[in-house]
Amino acid sequence: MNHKTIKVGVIGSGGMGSRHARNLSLRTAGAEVVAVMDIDQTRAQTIASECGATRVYADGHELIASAEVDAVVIASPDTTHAELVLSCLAAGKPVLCEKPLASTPAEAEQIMQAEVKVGKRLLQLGLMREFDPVHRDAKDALDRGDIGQPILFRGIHINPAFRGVRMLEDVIVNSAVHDIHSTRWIMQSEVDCTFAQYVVAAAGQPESCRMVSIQLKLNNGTLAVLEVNTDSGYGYEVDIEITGTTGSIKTDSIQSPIVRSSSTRGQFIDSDWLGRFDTAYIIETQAWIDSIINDKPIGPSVWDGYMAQIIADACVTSARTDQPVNIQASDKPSIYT
Ligand code: ISE
Repeated sequence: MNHKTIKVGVIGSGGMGSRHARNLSLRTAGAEVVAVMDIDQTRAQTIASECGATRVYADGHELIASAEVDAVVIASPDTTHAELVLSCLAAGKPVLCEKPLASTPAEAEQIMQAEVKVGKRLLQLGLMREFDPVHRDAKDALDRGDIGQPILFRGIHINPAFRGVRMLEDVIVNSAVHDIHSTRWIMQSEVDCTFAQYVVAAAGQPESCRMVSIQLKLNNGTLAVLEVNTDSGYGYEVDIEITGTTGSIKTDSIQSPIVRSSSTRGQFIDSDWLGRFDTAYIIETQAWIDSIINDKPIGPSVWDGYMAQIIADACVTSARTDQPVNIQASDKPSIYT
């Protein structure tokens, strides 16, 4: 692409969409937000005005088709991702799509086939932990060999109760999908098998999920243990631990100062991911825009989204049946190697 400035259309102007739109217009070099789409036209207009975008759409496909839009951010509800991504691929437009890639493994596979047909990567998936300095530092230490060979990955993902009682499938596909991706990305291995168990959130609702615990066996012989808490009662935290053959790595993402006051010693804890991953989102959009300008795709790919979806699906089955489930995936297409 020859543009010095990438003209971006943002689909969805809720929490993530508005965050990306603001980051792109205020904190990202080489980007301009030119269009915003939302079913809620007032909300879309508010974000468009804030970002200097002149076009507001009520239909995502129309935004994608607009000649004024070079690249697209998809931050609409999860169930709309697949059809909008397919529309971007058909239009040959680069896209930053929030996770999950799709709602089912079949949809994710359809997207993968469509991108393979294009012949090059057009999609970066919004698994933003790859751009989080805390995760990157931990991965750098592992990659340098500081702890020898990794043996075990542990993911701790603590959410406040932001949507009331959540269902098992939602917790795994919408939340644990991050931890599944972190495992594959940091341990540099695919996953062979999963065993997931959960604690029910509400009496009489067997599919409600308060806490899920996921064990993964990786095909390099290592293990992962992931826990997702859906109602911490105090705030939001994401940290990881890696045990290696000669040491271990443990992140402590709470960077706020320790305050001593009124006979207490305390630290501020973020209340959601927008605070915890504030920096990661900025780095993520800058990396995306740079990758379009340089024509060098980076970050989580459709393959990563497809694998995360397949593993998440197997976790749901495992949790429902209380049995381990093997992961069965298609071969990795060469555009992802
Ligand atoms: C949310 O959609 C996100 O993507 C957050 O990063 C994650 O921590 C949260 O659990 C999800 O619901």
